[in-house]
Amino acid sequence: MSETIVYGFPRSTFVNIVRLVLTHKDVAYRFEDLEPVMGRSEHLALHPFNRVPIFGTATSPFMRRAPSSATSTRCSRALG
Ligand SMILES: N[C@@H](CCC(=O)N[C@@H](CS)C(=O)NCC(=O)O)C(=O)O
Repeated sequence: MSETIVYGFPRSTFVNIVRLVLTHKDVAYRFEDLEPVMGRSEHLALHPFNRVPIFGTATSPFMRRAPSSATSTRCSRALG
């Protein structure tokens, strides 16, 4: 199974919701701090709408565009 990666910045509540669910589910993940490159090409290549969190694998990142209230539910469902 590919390594799980959460892209974001440490002060983001949305990012920390995803990290909280992963920790609760005992899912190992790597955190990539995008704070220095927010809004730049490196970030926009992962999420063209200039947002975080971005949740995925090294080969297949996918953006989170759900309403904030759905973030933890969808993350939890995706992990089973
Ligand atoms: N609906 C999105 C909202 C994500 C969001 O607004 N993230 C903020 C950080 S907390 C962001 O990316 N802000 C970047 C900006 O406004 O430039 C979700 O639930 O994931």
